[in-house]
Amino acid sequence: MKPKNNTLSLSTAPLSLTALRRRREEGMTLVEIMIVVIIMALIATAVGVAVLPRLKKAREDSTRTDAQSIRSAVVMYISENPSGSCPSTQDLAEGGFLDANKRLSDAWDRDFQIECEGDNVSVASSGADGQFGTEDDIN
Ligand SMILES: [Ca+2]
Repeated sequence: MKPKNNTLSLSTAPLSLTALRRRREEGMTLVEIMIVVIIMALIATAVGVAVLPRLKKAREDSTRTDAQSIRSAVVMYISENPSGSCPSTQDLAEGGFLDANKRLSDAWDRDFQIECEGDNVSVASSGADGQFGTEDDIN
């Protein structure tokens, strides 16, 4: 007679637990999902607004610095090779005028344009758009 009583109490307890679990496992409501999506969109927008312009500026700054060091290397190259032609970045690296570990292209992996007219040396990058003669060129 005792086991029957136990069975009854055990059978009601798992039912209520199951009901509780089912309630928890129903997952998020549509409103909760929409709130999460809106928060994620706000975070993505904030990252886009805050980080991307800084990334562009960092690329421009690093390209400007590289162009200046390449220009210095070209000036040294010309002083040691007065009759030589305008060197390429490969010539500068092979001649030891540039650090061998230094990147020889700009921040967009395009070659610098090196022009020598007498003592005037110009080193230019086409910038983010990849075309010379536009506003974003870096000299
Ligand atoms: Ca350009």
